[in-house]
Order: sequence, then structure tokens, then C-alpha cells
Amino acid sequence: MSWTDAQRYCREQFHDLATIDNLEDLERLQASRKGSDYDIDTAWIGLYDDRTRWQWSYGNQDYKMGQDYDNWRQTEPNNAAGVENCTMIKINSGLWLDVPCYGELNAVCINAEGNYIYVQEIMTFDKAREYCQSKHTELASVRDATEDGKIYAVMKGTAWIGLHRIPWSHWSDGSRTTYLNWKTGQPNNARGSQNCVAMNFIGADYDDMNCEELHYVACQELQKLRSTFKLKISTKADMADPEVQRQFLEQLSAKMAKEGVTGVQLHLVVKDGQDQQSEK
Ligand SMILES: [Ca+2]
Ligand SMILES: [Ca+2]
Repeated sequence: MSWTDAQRYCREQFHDLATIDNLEDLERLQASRKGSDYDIDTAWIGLYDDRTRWQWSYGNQDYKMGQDYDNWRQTEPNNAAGVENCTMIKINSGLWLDVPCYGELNAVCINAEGNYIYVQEIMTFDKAREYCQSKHTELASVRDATEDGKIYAVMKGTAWIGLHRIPWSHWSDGSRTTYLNWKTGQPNNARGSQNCVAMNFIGADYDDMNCEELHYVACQELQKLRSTFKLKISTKADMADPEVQRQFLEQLSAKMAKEGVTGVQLHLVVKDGQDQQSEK
């Protein structure tokens, strides 16, 4: 099925598409193929790239494409070859283009007073950011047409602005990526349309693919552990009183959290007659 259908299917039937946080997860997923009598070469996993999610360097302010102000050149941002995660502003038109962060350009910084400073020194995006942080405040933000006009007024050449993105940053279940096992040469955003990821079960490595392609699916289920403990409580309080019960569970929960036991739901069942014995 398509990636979106796969996501819906996994959420309905299990928990979500598969999330892989480390080598151990990867090996467990790869091992899960055994016993199949058909040839599963690739399957969708929960990794996708939300190309609308960007960020301004200044204050790490979120930027959502289609909602926030922009001056993109037509057909940009296009993430050509899957490596364009930084933004430059063109001298002649003032239009924005996504380009590789390792390119070298001039920069526009912003200072504490909100003034723009053009820096005539070609640097990678990271170097430009370091430069602006040490000499001024940050790489420039351009949040509306007024700011766009001001930045254009100081520019003497094509330059970096602070708009950038961190690709493949989240899994379908909302967690952040910590471990990625790309196939050599991937992700490459072939034909400019590859935002979803399938894993090859032979190499256990990833390739970005068009989300509409049809593949097998790797889902994940959440394991729930239910434990019952017997506690002996010595108290003069009325354990049948809901307020006493609430306080008891609150204190028990706090005690457990202190011991590092979290993510637990506690229920108290008071049986008839048992509250009499608790006087002991
Ligand atoms: Ca581009
Ligand atoms: Ca690819």
C-alpha cells in the first residue's frame, strides 16, 4: 500500500508504523521477516520528511510553509537531490531559494536592535551562523514584507538568511529520530518527490521513495505490562473514603517516581470488609 495508507493501517491495527531508535531495533525488525514464504524486499517504516517544517535561526522560531510569510521563487523550495536545507536570498530579485548548506555565500546578520548587517565574506551556512552569533546576534529572520524590504536595502550580493530545516527529524509516532541507517547515496529525493522511507530487509538500510509507491509495511505494536502487587497498609484512616484513596495513590505514585518507576497507572480496589482488617 501507499505510505499514507500504511500509516492508517498500522495505527488502526497496532500502534503505528515501525520506529527504529537504535541498531537493536533495526536488527529486531530485520529478524521479523523470517518465516515469511514470500519475498519482502522493502517495507515502509515510520520515517518521513515533513517538507513544510522549517526554522529561523533567530530564537529557533518555527516556520511553517504555506502559513508564514515567504518570498520563495516559483518552484522553490524544491530540495534538489535531497540536500537543500538552507535558504539564500538572491541579489537581483530578493527571492528565496533552498540550496545546500555547504555552499559558500555572503550573509545577512541581525543585531540586538533588529537591524540588518550585510557581511561581504563567503562562508558555509554554519560558518555564517557562527559569524553572526559572534559579531552580532544571529543570521537574519525575514518575517514580513517590511522586514523583507529592509533586508533587501542592505544587500550587496546573494546571501544566507537564517531559514533552514533539519530533514528526517521525526518518526510517524511523533518521536525524534536518533538513529538513521541510509543506504549509500540515499536519501536523494529522486525526481523531487521522495518524502517517505522504506527499508530494504536484506541490507536493513533505508531509501527515500515517493509516498504513493506501493510497498509492504512494517508496523509496530506497543506492549502493555500489567502487574498486580499486594500491599499491607497500617492506617487509622478510612480507606473506603475516596479522598483518602486519592491521597494514598498520590503518595504511592510520588514514591514510585522517586524510585524511577514512571509511566504507570495505579488503581486501588478496596474489597468489602477488608477496610476493617486494615485497622491492624
Ligand atoms: Ca532549490
Ligand atoms: Ca531515493
